[in-house]
Amino acid sequence: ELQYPERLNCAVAFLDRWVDEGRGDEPCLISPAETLTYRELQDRVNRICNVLVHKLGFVPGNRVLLRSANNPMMVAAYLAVLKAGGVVVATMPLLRAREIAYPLTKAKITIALCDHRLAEELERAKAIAPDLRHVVYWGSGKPNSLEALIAEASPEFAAVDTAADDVCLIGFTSGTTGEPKGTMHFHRDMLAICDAYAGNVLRPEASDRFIGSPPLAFTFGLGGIVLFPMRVGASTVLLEKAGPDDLLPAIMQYKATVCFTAPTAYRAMLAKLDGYDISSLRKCVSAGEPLPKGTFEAWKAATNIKLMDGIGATEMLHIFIAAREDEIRPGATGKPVPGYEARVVDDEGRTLPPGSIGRLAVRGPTGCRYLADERQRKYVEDGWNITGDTYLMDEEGYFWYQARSDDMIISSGYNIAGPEVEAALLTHPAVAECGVVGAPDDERGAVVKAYVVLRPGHEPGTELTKALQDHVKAEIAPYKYPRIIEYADALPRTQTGKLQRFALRRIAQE
Ligand code: 3SK
Repeated sequence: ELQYPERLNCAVAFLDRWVDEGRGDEPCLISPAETLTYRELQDRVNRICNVLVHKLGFVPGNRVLLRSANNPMMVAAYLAVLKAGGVVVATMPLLRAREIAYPLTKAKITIALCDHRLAEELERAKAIAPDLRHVVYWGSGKPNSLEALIAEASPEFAAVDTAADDVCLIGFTSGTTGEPKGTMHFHRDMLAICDAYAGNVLRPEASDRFIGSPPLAFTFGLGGIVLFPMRVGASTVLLEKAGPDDLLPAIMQYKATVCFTAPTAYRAMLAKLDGYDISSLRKCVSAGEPLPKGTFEAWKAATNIKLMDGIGATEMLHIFIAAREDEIRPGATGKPVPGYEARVVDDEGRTLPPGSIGRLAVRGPTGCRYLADERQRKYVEDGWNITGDTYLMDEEGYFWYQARSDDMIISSGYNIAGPEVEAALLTHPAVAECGVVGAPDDERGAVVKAYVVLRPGHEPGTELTKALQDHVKAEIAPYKYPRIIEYADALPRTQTGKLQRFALRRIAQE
């Protein structure tokens, strides 16, 4: 069991500790614009703490909105709010005013620190969220910019003496199934994800250099790109733009060793590997959406690295089912991360025997507490978080993803998992991306419908449709083949890169 002192400020464990232990001159944050050592980062964090307290009327417990792409100032602002005893609320950079106003109002936020390039939507949000009193922008070059305030502030600041179970982060879910839910996390949770998942499964070292694409507002990115490296005193590369065309050259340039991104990005990188030396990589984590076996195999063949699949949730802060490289079963997500328990349950919450398909329930040190939300009663029972995912646990305790609970297609009485059909389609050389949902059908109730984005050089048509259908029939049980295939230029995705099957389902209903 993970044990932490009763009084704990996680910023000390991630940052001050390394300076105190004589490692302050080692690189911490690397970006195309600047590199900060642990000591330089500490200096900036302390100054921001002083700006918060002395210029913005901040007191411990205040919630502070942070808005930025992944860059060193964003990390410094994040750590400063934690160190000053505040609560971070970070929103995805691309959100619009109305979407920003929701967490502002729900979390009663009074202060915001924001990259000036994202000012427009925040100013519009401010007009509809009157609690927000102080907004400071960085990067504007103006006399009232965060940099100007930092320059005048003291570099000395003693971390606020927070309790281990003081809330320090409210992560908002992406809201694919209703209004976003604010999930509250404690100082000790920030360490627990590092010690449970990273310590037991990923096992990084101080010499590692992390890189990845998820925004820090998504806790997948926060853990993978900032907390895991800083927990072991490693360095991390922060990229404001981190599509495959940015990641590949950056991995090569900065000699990154650990990469965090989603399966879609690994597939896109596979198609563009030529000319890039990414041999510095030693560990690659895939999460955010299910990892098809074909992607695992293709990445292994190209790089000799086993993609480490994992499922996490904003509710649980980070990954709770995964496997170490030597325990990976391709196609399975893995086993509960030490410290977490998982089971497969029926609709009444009863545990199902191995081999059955049901809803995934998870319990562990980091979840799940919603901010003022009635849905707590619906989704959390006796500490068990009932996820929206359908899983099967085998006799050996490995968990096999089937679908999001609402991604199961019931066709002529067969249960067909949309993601399984997608994985089969993706092994066809013509398919770049696909999404599979149920379309209403008088005879069968629903039929399997695939939306397919083709790789360059392939043309849609009846011949290709037939070839794709035959391909699926040869890969998985033939009754699962997509009876309808529609070609598209792109698929709807969330800002975290997840396929929005609900949007496809809506189109398929029309
Ligand atoms: O699997 C996910 O979507 C996730 C969500 C939050 C944190 C980490 C992960 C992997």
